Amino acid sequence: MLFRTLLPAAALLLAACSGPADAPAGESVIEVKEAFIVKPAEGRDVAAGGLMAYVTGAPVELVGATTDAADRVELHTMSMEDGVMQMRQVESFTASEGEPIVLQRGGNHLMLFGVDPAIAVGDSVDVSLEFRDSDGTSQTVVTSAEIKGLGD
Ligand SMILES: [Cu+2]
Repeated sequence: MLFRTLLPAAALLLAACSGPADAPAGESVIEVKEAFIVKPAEGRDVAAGGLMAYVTGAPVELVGATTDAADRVELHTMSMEDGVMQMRQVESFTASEGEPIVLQRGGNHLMLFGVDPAIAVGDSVDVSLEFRDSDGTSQTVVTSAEIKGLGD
């Protein structure tokens, strides 16, 4: 809850303070790195994934992801509540200059459902990421995600 209510104000503040940027006003340059998907254990089809998303220019929100390797991809947060790890689906994550979106195991992450059992550790699959800036303009970034093993 706190996350959702704080974000718009934080995003506005950063936009106001960022000054002249390399990118033209309203255009954000997004770079996604180190994307990965953890191959599910045998017989399971739910996987976690991660990535780093950097932006130059105005802040952007990651609002969705798709891949041919899974039926559905959600954005999840992870937090400790009463000593128990809780995952929650959220609508977006925000990246601003100097504050990339960090999705990783044990933290905010991608959650994939209906994962293709044929994916193999060491393979790469394309993940299509939809970003939106503050005036609603969408940008799709396709990144290559490495399939990792559970213990990698
Ligand atoms: Cu999750």
